[in-house]
Amino acid sequence: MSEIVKAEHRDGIAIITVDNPPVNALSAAVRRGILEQVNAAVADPKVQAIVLTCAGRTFIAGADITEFNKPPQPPSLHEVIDALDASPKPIVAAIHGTALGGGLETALGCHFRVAVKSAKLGLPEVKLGLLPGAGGTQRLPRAVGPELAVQMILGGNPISAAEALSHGLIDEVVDDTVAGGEAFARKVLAEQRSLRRLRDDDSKLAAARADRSIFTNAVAAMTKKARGFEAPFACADAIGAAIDLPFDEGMKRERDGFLKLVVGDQSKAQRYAFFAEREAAKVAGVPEGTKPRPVAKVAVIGAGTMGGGIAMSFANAGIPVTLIETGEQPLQRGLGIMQKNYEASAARGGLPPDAPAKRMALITGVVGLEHVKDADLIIEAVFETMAVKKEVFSALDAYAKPGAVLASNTSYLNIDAIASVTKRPQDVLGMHFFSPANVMKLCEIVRGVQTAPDALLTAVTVAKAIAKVPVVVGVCDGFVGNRMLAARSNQAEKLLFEGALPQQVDAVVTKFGMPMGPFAMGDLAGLDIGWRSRQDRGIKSEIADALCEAGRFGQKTGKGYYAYEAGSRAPLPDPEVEALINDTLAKLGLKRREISDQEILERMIYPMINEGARILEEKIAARPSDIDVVWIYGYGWPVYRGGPMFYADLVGLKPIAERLSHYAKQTNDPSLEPAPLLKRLADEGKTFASLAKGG
Ligand code: 3H9
Repeated sequence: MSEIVKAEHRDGIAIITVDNPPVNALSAAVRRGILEQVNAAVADPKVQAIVLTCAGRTFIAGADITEFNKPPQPPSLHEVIDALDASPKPIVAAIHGTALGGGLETALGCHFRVAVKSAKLGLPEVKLGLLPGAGGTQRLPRAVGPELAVQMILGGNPISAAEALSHGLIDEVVDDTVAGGEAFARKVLAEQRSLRRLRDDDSKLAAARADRSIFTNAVAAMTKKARGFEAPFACADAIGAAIDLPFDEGMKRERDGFLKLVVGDQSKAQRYAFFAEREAAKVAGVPEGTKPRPVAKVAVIGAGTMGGGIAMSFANAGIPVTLIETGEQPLQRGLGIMQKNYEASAARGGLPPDAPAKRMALITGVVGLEHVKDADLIIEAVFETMAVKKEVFSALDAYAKPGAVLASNTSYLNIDAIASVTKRPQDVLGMHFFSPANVMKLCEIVRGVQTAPDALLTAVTVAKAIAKVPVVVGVCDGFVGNRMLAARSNQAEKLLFEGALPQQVDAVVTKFGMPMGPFAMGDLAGLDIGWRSRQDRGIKSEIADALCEAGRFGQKTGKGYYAYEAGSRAPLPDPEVEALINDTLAKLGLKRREISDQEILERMIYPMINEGARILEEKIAARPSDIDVVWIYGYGWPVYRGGPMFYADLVGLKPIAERLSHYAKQTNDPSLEPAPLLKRLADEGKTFASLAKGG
């Protein structure tokens, strides 16, 4: 009998325990083990009821995702769940931690379910570009009704044990899985309860069968933001089959949908992203046994947009933070904006009504840098110039306690230069948050030449504690994200000089799946910043300069590359901008040409990939997947395309290198020639992914 699925008999009750760390995923061995133990318990005349539970930190967290890329191994999860369902003896699933995906589907195949109070139950397959493929789309609607099933399956977020109880997904909340599961099983036997097989129970489908709009409205609400994704629609289709068809036919529809998605590019990309995110948290080049420094107190310097957003991220995670400003006025202004921000979220229903007060109470605003003296981690978010940063870090060196980690939120400046003004460069690093910092999940952790491994690990640990996705990067202008973005911006600007319009470029980029195109993004950030910086450096960019000279600074002035109606952020193509571009080109003696959407797409994406290759060569990023995580969580790269480096492998490095060479010649821009790493991999017929395997 299996080692990882064990059975223990307690006076007529068989307790079957899965023990497959870390998350009890349903590997072939686990499936085989459950099947064997259930069959044995059913055959054993001494056993009257069965409890299925898990050891370790969680109930079964789903199918083993790594197996999806390999040939299927028997027994299938369907066979296992069919055996549970068909058992003539009652089976109780006893849940702790997270019952997710195939784990919840296994529990739904049992006749009863109990869970501890802290348990969470969900079908997150949609986040992996899949649909629940082991009966979840057929049994969950029967357990909780189609409306909640649509929310859970299309949204992918788990519900609490209390919610599960109120919707009939579980039968009881218990204090302990084994004792509670056993007690519940005895109750079932004592009360001679009939076994509830969800496959045979259509009672909760009746309302939607009579009025299908109950289902279609729920689907419409959940697919509003699903642009570009295939899985949510396939999930809806399978749930629809639960309403329209008998159970077994619905199961067949679910199976067909699952098999189609699992071999598709979107799910491959989303599964890759799942592992890429976890890989990114493993810091390369840190000696084994390194421990993060304890962080009890955190200070953020600067109550502007970034500092405020960073402080809110700590408060959102329930961690107190001291927010430091140079004067009472900017401090109160910053605190006021944060308060308003929270209130707006609460008014929209995004936060409970008491959350704004609770979260603001965790943020202590003070004036004067000397208040950093107790902090274990200090994050500087002041004005983005080297002189100001150096001034602040010199002061920090004087006030901060020994061993405190000193982080800068700079988005492109040299961390080593900032560290050099302190006597403790080993404690200095970058923590680059993305705007709005309370929303965006990425945090680039910038490792300076002298940054100590434990300081680095501290920043990574803290970032995770505030629900950010940390990616360790090296020092260079713009680090990973903004350096690659610069390659794209450069091309976007050139395209205008060649004949494209902002709306044409942006449309191609958003159609690809990015939330915004480069020009709408420029309008959001404000065009005046770049204009001033160009003036300081004596650089010209005739179209952008002309816009600024006409007072078009972007959204803040209601006009930029687009026009904006009062109170709206929707960019409207503006004939004045087209006229301005035409005038500028005429003055420069340039002629507009017809530019295809394909050329725009290639010139937006391939130069970024090329820059990504340089970043890998220079070891600014440790792995191609780290670059992809930066783009997914920092810039809204569509997760179903896996990130720029994953996308490059999909397109093929050879055609990408060829197109880059072509554009280098066409636009007389040698910087577009393929980077040596890209060229080598392309010539050898390899992928970026091969680098992770030593390629
Ligand atoms: C499915 O079930 C399909 C079925 O409907 C149909 C089948 C026919 N497989 O996240 P963590 C690894 S699809 C393999 O850091 P946490 C993970 O890579 C599945 N490995 O821990 C990591 O490895 P490492 C539906 C998995 O405590 C380690 O476990 N289920 C799986 O922060 C720890 O993970 C899901 O989508 C897996 N399923 O969070 C749930 N899950 O240490 C996916 C985790 O080497 N999982 N690993 O880096 C999660 O959401 C989180 O892992 C969980 C724990 C909440 C469970």
